[in-house]
Amino acid sequence: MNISHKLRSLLQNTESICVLTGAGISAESGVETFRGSNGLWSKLKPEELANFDAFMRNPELVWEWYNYRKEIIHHVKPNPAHFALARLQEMVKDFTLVTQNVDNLHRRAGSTNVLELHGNIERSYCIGCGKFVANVEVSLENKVPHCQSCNGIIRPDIVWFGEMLPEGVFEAATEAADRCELFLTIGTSAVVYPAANLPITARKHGAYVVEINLERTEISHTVHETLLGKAGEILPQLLKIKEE
Ligand code: BJW
Ligand code: ZN
Repeated sequence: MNISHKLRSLLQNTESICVLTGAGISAESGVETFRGSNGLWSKLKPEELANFDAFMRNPELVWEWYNYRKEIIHHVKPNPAHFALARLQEMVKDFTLVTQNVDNLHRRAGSTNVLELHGNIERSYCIGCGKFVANVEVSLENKVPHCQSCNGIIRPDIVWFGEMLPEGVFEAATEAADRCELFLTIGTSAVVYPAANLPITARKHGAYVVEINLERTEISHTVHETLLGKAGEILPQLLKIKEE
């Protein structure tokens, strides 16, 4: 693969990197992406599942969908791309990992302080009192979990369309994008905002922005370089340069 002199030199010298990941980084682990011909939303309509009104209309269906995905996520493992980022964190003083993913694979690969923009599939909370619940039990008789304190409906801790991102998380990600020297945007179609603003913000503040994706995306024209290929193959190569 063709890695520019600029990227090579930044990898070797910079102490400030910010990374944004999307569903594509988990694709090689066996987690389906959202968009694209094989994506989740080629079969299911996001507007029927990924917003609060849809949940209230049919919480049973939405819970069924999340339980199905949870099951898949439990059985998959982090891939070389997740592991390369966990290793990179150990080598760079100011390293921030921002993810749109809800699958926990970064943490399972050893990354710490991951900024999760869109929540986490392992967590849920009560829409009545806001209390967080770690392990939600659903059964055939109890398809929609209810809160033990107030009997409110429990929902997955996932940020749906039209909802605010968790307090402080996007702000911390923006700060990291503002101050980094190298910004990597990996496996994301970059169509969902405000996440897709991060590479743009980084570039405005002087960072060198590199995209890693199977194909060109909405933001390819605003980044400095697009490395076309699998994250699980490209990231270990970048790590090797850093380790040289
Ligand atoms: C590989 C690979 C390999 C594959 N290697 N690469 C009009 C204009 C602008 C904004 C808006 C608008 N109308 C509405 C909005 C706002 C809206 C938005 O952005 N909509 C756009 C889609 C138009 N955003 C929001 O609503 C956000 N909140 C917000 O703005 O709050 C303020 C507000 C409040 C009140 C009212 C209005 C505003 C919240 C967004 C929440 C997104 N949530 C989801 C949840 C899904 C549910 C679930 O998980 O169950 O998060 S949507 C979904 O998309 C998910 C993802 O995190 C997110 C991003 O997807 P991602 O990760 O990029 O995946 P894909 O599938 O799209 O792409 C995968 C990529 O990987 C592809 O490019 C492949 O090529 C690549 N790839 N294999 C490398 N091996
Ligand atoms: Zn409650």
